[in-house]
Amino acid sequence: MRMPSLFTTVVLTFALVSPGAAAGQSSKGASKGADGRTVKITGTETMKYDVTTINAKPGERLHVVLTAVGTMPKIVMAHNFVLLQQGTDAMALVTAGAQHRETDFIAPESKKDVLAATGMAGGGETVDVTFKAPMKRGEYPYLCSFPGHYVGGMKGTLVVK
Ligand SMILES: [Cu+2]
Repeated sequence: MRMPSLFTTVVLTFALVSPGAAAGQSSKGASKGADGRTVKITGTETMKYDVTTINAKPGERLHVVLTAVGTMPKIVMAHNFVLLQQGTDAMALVTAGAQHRETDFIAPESKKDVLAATGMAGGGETVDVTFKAPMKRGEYPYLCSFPGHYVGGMKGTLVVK
C-alpha cells in the first residue's frame, strides 16, 4: 500500500486515452474501390471541384475519391468532401466549423447534419469515403469545409433519383 497514487494515475490515464484512438475508424476498409461505385473528384487551389453533380440511385453504395491538386501548404489549402442532410444550412455549418481545425472544420454540433465526409487532403493527397446514398429521392448538398472554400464556390449536389 505504499504510494500507489502515481502508479494508479498513470494506469488510469492510459486506460482513458487508448480506447478513443480507434474510435474514429469506420467499418472495414478491406475492399475499397470494389465497394461501391467510384466517383473521382479533383479539388483545385481555385477552390473548385471538377465534379459538381453526382447522380445516384436511392441506397446506392458510392465510393467518393477526392484528390487535391496544387503545391500550397496543407495548413492554408486543403480540401474535403462533406455530404449534408437535406435542408442543412450550409453557410451556418461552415461558419461554425471554421474554429474546429481539429475536426476538419466541422463543429461538434454539426455532426448530425453530415451524411458522409472524407478527411482533409493537402496538395497531391487523395482521401476517400464510402457510403450509401440516402433512400429519399432529392438533392443533397456537398461541400468543402475548409474555411472560405464553400463561399468560394467549392460545392456540389448529390442527386438521388
Ligand atoms: Cu477546399
